Amino acid sequence: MSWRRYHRFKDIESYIDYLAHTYKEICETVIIGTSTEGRTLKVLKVSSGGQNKPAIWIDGGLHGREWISPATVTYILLQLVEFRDKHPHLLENLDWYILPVSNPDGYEYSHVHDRLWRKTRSIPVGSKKRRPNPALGYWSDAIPYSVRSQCVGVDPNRNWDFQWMKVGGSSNPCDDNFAGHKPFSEPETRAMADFIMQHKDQIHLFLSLHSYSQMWLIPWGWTDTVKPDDYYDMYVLAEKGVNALKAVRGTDYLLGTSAELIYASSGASDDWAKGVAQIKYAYTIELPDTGNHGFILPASQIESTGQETWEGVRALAQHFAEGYN
Ligand code: 0X9
Ligand code: ZN
Repeated sequence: MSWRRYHRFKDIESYIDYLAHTYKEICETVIIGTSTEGRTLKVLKVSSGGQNKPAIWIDGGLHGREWISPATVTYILLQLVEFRDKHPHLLENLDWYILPVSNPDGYEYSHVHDRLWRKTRSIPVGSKKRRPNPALGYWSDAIPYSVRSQCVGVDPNRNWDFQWMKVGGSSNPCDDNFAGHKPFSEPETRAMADFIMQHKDQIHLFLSLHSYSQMWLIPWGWTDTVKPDDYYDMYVLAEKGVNALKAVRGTDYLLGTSAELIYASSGASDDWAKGVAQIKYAYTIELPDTGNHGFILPASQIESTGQETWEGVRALAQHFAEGYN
């Protein structure tokens, strides 16, 4: 692993395995499911043991083209695990569940076929079903013509079962914001939701890393007319993150609800984490930049983005490690 270039999924997977193998006393991999094309959804649990500790969930790569997200999540793993001696209390007092690439099929497709691919790679309902065949490699390269001509994939951030299809999602499989034919139609979102539900009482902080626009987004995204009752608590904690992040090299983040800062859209993971799993602090972080390079952020910015984002995450983790709820 390096933070000088963007890596393919297999490198990121190998890094997770490497950490689990090298730091056995604090790392454990948990396979939470499999993508449509048969890739493994592997969470790294980082913890130095103990019972009933608050946990932090971090996922990256829900949208294929947002490459800075998995790169930043692996940078967070680097700091958390390989530099753990700098902050032992973050492992002693907390558990971490980290999924660097939550939409591996979309991520790979954006590397190999279409740099701006956003969605998963599932086949619309009603089409001929295919099965992954690991012996032949993933079957995306052997799609029959009948399927190739159809629109593939669901926007995994419109697919969560909370206010699904209320706003900002499409029912047309050809659209980039296609919400799926039903909530949790995608094995990737289903697997994440199942895992999070199993740990919902433990998870105090939910972070989903996306790009771009430099915004720290607070629920709700599904409406701009009401805010969660405890919006102020969420705002105050996020402010700590944004300030710590800015202190590194002056990067400015906007802080507010998705609906007020970008657009209203429902069926996203942050709203589900807040509204269904009842995780009090649920955020979407839109990483750099503000649009100059957009999704095609030069690899030379991975390290600085990693550093500042880690400081932001660390500030929030510190809050929970000190015993606050
Ligand atoms: O539209 C999205 O899914 C996210 N932006 S992105 O450019 N990465 O696609 C924002 C999601 C914000 N959260 C909610 N709308 N609930
Ligand atoms: Zn995104």
